Amino acid sequence: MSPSRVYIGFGANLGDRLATLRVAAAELVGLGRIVARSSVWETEAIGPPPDYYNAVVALDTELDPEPLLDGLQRIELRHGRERGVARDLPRTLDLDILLWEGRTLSTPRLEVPHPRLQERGFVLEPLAEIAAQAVHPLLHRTIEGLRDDLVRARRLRRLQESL
Ligand code: PH2
Ligand code: MG
Ligand code: MG
Repeated sequence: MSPSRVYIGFGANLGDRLATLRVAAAELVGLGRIVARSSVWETEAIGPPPDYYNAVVALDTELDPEPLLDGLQRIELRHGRERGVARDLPRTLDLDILLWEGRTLSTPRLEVPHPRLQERGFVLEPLAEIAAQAVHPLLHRTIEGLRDDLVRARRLRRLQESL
């Protein structure tokens, strides 16, 4: 079977944020092949501070969604990720499946596309760098279009570093 293209969102707002994102990207090797990387963005937290570093990669993978999610959660745990009861608590590493080309999914563990993707500059700005013309399969809009429509209520800036 030919691989699927999947977009993975990276976020970190505790510890050495840049180092964590870079090591985590290297650790994706066991899950597929990275075919594009965004810049790293420094973004105001939705939820408690400090600011996040965010980035997105495009991954070609032979895995199904749940095994890919298992692999991403193993990487999060290796970086000291704690799973709290509350949403949006500060975290050393968050790896989210944002988009899966050609499919949608809704299970108790996993919703694809990510249900809040269209509201979040910290996702849409890096995603638009590497997938401007990708179409959101439920909203039938390009990523670039969603990014342009976003009301920017929060600070975000692109750093020199690429992931
Ligand atoms: N992730 C969250 C909650 N808030 N804020 C920013 N700026 N970046 C994130 O990645 C982020 C957030 C929950 O996953
Ligand atoms: Mg998240
Ligand atoms: Mg997450």
